[in-house]
Amino acid sequence: MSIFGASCSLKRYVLSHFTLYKAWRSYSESLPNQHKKDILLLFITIKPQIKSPSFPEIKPLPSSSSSSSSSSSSSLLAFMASSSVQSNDAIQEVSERPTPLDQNVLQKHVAFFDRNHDGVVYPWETFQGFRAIGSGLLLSTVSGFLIHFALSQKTRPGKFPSPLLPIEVKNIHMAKHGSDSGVYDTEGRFVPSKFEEIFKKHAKTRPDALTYDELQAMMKANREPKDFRGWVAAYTEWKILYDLCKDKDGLLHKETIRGVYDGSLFERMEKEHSEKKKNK
Ligand SMILES: [Ca+2]
Repeated sequence: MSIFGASCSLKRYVLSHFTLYKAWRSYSESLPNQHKKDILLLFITIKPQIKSPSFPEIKPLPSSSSSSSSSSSSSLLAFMASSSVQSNDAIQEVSERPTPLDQNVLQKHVAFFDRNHDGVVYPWETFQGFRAIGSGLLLSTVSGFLIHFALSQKTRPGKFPSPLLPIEVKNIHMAKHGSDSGVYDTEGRFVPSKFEEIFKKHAKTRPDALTYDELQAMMKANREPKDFRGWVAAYTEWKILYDLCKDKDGLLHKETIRGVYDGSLFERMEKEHSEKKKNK
């Protein structure tokens, strides 16, 4: 690219960011501090569509109540994100957690944490996702950092490492670790026979659930020799799931595990957690 071309691109880039910044300022005046921070972080990381910048009309917030603020901030995040996503045609709407039509189950599993549906998950979105399903502050914070630290670069082949540790949802199958159950294949698709195999082999107390000891036996059986990272990753995932989702008898149910694989469990937990908070 010539110096002149680079200079024009830079100018357009700065102008696009300035437009986004003005939009952010106009929206954020009545938002809670947490939302302002999220939006600002997204603003910093956004890559404007330089070739054809076009922005929707910014309308003022209808009211300053917390629920409307939340929905407005989502709309703004969605709008800002839409200017950075090059191929989001498959996403029909952004305000009601749409599922892109071509997502496989592993992508759906991860997409829950893509809180603004822009195809990229940042550590603070993982934190928000964990909080939304009822995890404590410490677990949510540590998970947000460690998961992204371990997986970010694997989902961004050929790209320069980013200090913001983004995870690209469409490439999540590249971050699959070893010593797992094999329920996701190498492309991130669900393999029903592998899922049934878990219970045929390890559900000795009840055919449709696992005790903690059975869970440990399954992890041990799945271990590949010297795959220490895979061992730790599998242990962490199953331990968190067990602690969050076991029933009062210490059983982890088959339908719960199925819900984890297709991502539907997280949405259900989020709904239950938000209803619990309302009823307090
Ligand atoms: Ca996102």
